Amino acid sequence: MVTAFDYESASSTDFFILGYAGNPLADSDVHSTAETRVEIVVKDVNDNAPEFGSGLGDKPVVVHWDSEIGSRLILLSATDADQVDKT
Ligand SMILES: [Ca+2]
Ligand SMILES: [Ca+2]
Repeated sequence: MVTAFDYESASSTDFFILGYAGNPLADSDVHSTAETRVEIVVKDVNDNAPEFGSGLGDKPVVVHWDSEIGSRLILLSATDADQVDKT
């Protein structure tokens, strides 16, 4: 394996293990072999930062002088590639 596992790139991978009874470097000395498949399921972690959409753009947020304290100024949404804890 050259790179770390990354759920967003591949959520699972597999490989095969080949076992030898005898010396695998000397074909005449291999008595028997067995093969099994190993599947690795990668768990997602919250490793992607959220990104805001294009909702705000370059528009200024206008706040009226008599706005009540605690009033909502703007509502934005953000997304990211994580499937878990999408924050
Ligand atoms: Ca995230
Ligand atoms: Ca992730």
